[in-house]
Amino acid sequence: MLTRIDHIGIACFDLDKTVEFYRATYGFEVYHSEVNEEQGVREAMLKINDTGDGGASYLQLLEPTREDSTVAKWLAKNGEGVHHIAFGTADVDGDAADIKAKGVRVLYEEPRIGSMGSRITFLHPKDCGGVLTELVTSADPGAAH
Ligand code: V0V
Ligand code: CO
Repeated sequence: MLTRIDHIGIACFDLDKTVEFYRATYGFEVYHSEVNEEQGVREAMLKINDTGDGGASYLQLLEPTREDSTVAKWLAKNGEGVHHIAFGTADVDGDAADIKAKGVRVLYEEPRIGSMGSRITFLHPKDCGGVLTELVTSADPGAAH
């Protein structure tokens, strides 16, 4: 069951500059940052609020680490902006299977590693009304993140 907005992914050319915009404009601080080489991104998670299921909601700021990454390709075509939305679930495997059975393309056969050790998969934007959609199970769904 999808129980929260886990994050909104925002693609940018310059992560440090974008982090500074969110800090100066809204007062949001970086909760966690990392490089995910498989996904080709350097990212910063800004925690917005805790949620009723023991998780949290974040903004995920994404800067590409290489030119052939999905985010670099998207930025070249669209410029900066909202890249994907992510729903949180305690069971990414089960929810992905259920959604696949409804005819929506799930991009990975097995979930991959996402931010903060989470397990993630994606649904094809062309099957989701133009919205790239991610499903996330936190490393510890009972913990604060
Ligand atoms: C592409 N399209 C999108 C899109 N990216 N539509 C909405 N939102 C997006 N973000 C559209 C694009 O405009 C094309 O439409 C069509 O899909 C095919 O796109 P393409 O440019 O030819 O690119 P593809 O097919 O090579 O790749 C698209 C997919 C790719 C969605 C398959 O981006 C992908 O595998 N994404 C999942 C991984 C990812 O995005 N990782 C970065 C975040 P037209 O022109 O044909 O109409 S990593 C992350 O979130 C982490 C680590 C985390 O949360 O922990
Ligand atoms: Co994401």
